[in-house]
Amino acid sequence: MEQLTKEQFIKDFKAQLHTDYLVDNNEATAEEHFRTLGKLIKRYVMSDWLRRRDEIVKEQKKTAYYFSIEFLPGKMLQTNLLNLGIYDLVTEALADINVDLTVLVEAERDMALGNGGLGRLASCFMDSLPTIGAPGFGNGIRYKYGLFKQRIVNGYQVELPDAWLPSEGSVWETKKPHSAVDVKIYGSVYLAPQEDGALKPIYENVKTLHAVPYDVIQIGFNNGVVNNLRLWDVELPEKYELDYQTLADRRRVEDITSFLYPDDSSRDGQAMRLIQEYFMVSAGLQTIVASYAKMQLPMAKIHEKVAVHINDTHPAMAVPELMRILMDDYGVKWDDAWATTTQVMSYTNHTVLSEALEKWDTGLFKEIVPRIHQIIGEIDRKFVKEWAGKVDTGIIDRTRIVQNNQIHMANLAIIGGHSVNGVAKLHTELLIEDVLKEFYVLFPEKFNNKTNGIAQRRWSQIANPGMSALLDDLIGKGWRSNIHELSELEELLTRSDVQTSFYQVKQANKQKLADYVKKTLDIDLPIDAIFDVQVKRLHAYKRQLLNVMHIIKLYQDLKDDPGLEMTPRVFIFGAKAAPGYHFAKSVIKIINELANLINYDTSLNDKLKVVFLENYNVSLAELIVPAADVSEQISTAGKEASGTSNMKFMMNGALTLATLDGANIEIKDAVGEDNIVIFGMDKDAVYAHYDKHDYNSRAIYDSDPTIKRVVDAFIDGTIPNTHYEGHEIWDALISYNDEYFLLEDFTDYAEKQAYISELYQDKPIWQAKVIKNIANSGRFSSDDTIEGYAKDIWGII
Ligand code: 475
Repeated sequence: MEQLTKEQFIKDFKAQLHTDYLVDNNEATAEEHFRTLGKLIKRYVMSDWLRRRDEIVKEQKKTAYYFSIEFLPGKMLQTNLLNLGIYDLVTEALADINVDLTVLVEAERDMALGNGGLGRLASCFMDSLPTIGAPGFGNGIRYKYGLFKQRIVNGYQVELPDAWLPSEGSVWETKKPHSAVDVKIYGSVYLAPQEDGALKPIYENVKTLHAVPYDVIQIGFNNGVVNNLRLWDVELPEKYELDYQTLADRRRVEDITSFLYPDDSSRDGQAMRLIQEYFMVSAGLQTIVASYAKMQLPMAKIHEKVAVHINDTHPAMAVPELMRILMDDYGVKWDDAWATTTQVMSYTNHTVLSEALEKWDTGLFKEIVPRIHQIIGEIDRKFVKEWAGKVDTGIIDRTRIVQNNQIHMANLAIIGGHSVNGVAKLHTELLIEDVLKEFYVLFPEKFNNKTNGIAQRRWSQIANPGMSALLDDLIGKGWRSNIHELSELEELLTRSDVQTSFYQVKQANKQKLADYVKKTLDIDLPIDAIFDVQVKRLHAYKRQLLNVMHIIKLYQDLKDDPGLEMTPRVFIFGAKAAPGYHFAKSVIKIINELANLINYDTSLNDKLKVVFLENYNVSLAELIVPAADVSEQISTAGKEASGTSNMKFMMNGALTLATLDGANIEIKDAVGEDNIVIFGMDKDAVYAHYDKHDYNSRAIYDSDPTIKRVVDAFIDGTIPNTHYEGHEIWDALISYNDEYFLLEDFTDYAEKQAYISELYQDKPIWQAKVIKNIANSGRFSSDDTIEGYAKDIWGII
């Protein structure tokens, strides 16, 4: 954008306010101020946006499209101001006319079109792609409702709709009706032989969905690059009114873009989800192929200009859909279409949990996307033929796409692409050795690792202005554009004035969080306590329950001996449970009841507090992460693909308490063993139990009185109002043999927690470790991660 002065900005702001709302500055609401500023930002970047678009077309740049069923950007106002380089100018200019930027920030609603890690990662990538100047665009769905809003009522999770989208639309998006495309579902299709011998698909009784794109600006950091996140909405134009004659029919169509499936552990069995997936994939690909066609280059070489990324399996229909478009719409022959399709496509796996690997009944495919069903059948047939005789038939049987009347989406994505990546070193190794090992036999060259990263500007400069100002003082402002300069802190680890400054910043951030907790829950948190935080989706493998067991132990210790010397602790949880995930919801209830029990027990003398913050989302994370002293990353080794909050916490000066799982291992490598606290079984120990079938939680329970007492607290009335949930948990741990090995890891976990309590007392040592963590966090920048994708997988830079 062009150089902006404060005077010019104020003039623009007032004029925009007049035009849109017919109000003067002093009468406008926060919402009106926010939207006005958003519109101005869009106006300021418009020339960059258009220039960028023209450049890509003119120079025929190869472009990557990141297909994802989820994006979780949170709020965009501060990021956009920062990336545009006008954050300070706008803050000051607004203050001059008595407008407080923080009030405007509050007025923006979180855009929560994602469940958790996978969606948040997609949004970090949307920030990093323009920042590294790469032509990379997002493609997703414009859900009217984001992930549910969580309320806690009587300790239980209650899910409310998250109506994030104002009736006027998001201020960051631009509707593009002229770029709409039609997506066909249902009906039947047969192949009619043509004079030249080709087979032409003839469709009958299809239903047509009108897909309308909304383009959301993605601004690069201080570089004049503006990319695009394209979100598709469905509409019912008059042209197709006969397809949908009743109100119920129309509603069903409108529902396609109504809500995100609030499940990050297993697929919801509904046809609607399948339609969502196809809708997004088909609309995106039709547009991409049409714009490639304008270049007048051979269709069979589309991979030279286009890369499509399949983020988890949800967009895996991109493979057969691109085949369909190339063959049916552009007359490309199968072999040529297949050769180019496999070079266009690449796939990221985000989880080793087998229940999260999507499988669909062939019957549903046949009904909803009959042509895609045909093409998948043909891909599968050719795959089997190609490998027959070359490898063991068992391998073919287990890697083929169609098995027992089910379509395996991961298999489709792997067979139909040229790259498969995991999201941390250990995770990729596990894919190769275990989860996808038979694919590795067939296609070793496709496998590669891309360790996750985080958009460091949001997770440092925006979330933690106090620390950012301190960093400016200590090492200059260079780190703001080159995060690797944080390593200059290595020289300062032991300087006591530096340590004190970081400590003061942390205490101020803790106070801010404590104020929020006071306001929302009316609980007083002592900020001299260790703030020990676990925020992430609620899942058995993430082991929030292990954390709970440790809290119970501390509680029991304090009740036994009220005079016990103990570093005060505040345990903070934030977690949404999938609405159908019974066990996870029981854990939430237990945490809340335990919190009630502990927080109001004056005999504990404020040594222990427990808070469950409702509705954990990106904005709340921006408040919590900078306030943490301890980052809990305690999944069963081998289960957490990567984790990304672990990176955010370290960047904000928390010490990680972790198992050797996911990216925790790379954090350990970055900071050294002395600056992270590791406990529990590693992946090999876990796998040894799987192999030998020798784990016996009851034996541990019977032989260890401390553990027995903790586990029995779930059923002996210690925690009020949890009769039902307590038994469910006791059974999971003892009757059902503790699938995630909490009991085996408990003792080491509790010991390492005690070590942390001791360590915290020694401020110079603790602070040196804190600073060491910040100094080494630069390598987890998503700018670097996305550069890896852009170079190695997509070939766009
Ligand atoms: C991993 N979500 C983290 C993060 O790579 C990792 C699954 C099915 C349906 C809807 N959502 C999902 C996930 O699988 C998910 O979020 N996975 C997470 O991806 C980014 O850091 O370890 O659990």
